[in-house]
Amino acid sequence: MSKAQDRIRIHTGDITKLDVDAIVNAANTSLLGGGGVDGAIHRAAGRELEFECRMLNGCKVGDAKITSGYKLPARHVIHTVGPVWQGGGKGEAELLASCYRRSLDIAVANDCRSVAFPAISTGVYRYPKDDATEIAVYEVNDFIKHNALPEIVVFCCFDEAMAELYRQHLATLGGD
Ligand code: AR6
Repeated sequence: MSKAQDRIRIHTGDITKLDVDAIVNAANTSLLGGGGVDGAIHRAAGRELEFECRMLNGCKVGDAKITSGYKLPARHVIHTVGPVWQGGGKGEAELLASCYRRSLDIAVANDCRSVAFPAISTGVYRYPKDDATEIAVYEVNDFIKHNALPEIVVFCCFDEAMAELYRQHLATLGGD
């Protein structure tokens, strides 16, 4: 049987181009769009995405909600809200871990076989990249060890430096 980490991929590029069952959006609590990856996803998906998001009544930090992908190659968008980094003493690590777990729960509930994550909270929300990628790798690996879906999880990085952080943390994982 293959190890859980064989189901994890690292991709460098724009998440809006990925043809997967769901891409995850690093949104804010309003779910009405913003900058960074959120802005890119809303631009690529078209205005209908915002119309659907308006009906969701926002989202709490650490939680996630799903919509259609509209003009994106991805069938769905799972919108999650990461914590703003405030020094680490405000529960940021647990909230970031919760973003990954809740997004994956929703992916499973919607039969998503392939899911791509951006590096949640590491841009505008200033979460230290090394710590954020460690949490992302740990949570995704732990989840897929215990679940048949998603079959493939992609960590989509905007640059090579971020991809290298994911590679380093993936290399520290043990077997099943
Ligand atoms: N594809 C993949 N990754 C991307 C892309 C892209 N097209 N664009 C940016 N990134 P951020 P956050 C990377 O700031 O820190 C928004 O305004 C980026 O390099 O998008 O969770 C929301 O509305 C970084 O590594 O999200 C919120 O208000 C990562 O995606 C706030 O920003 C996340 O950066 C959320 O901040």
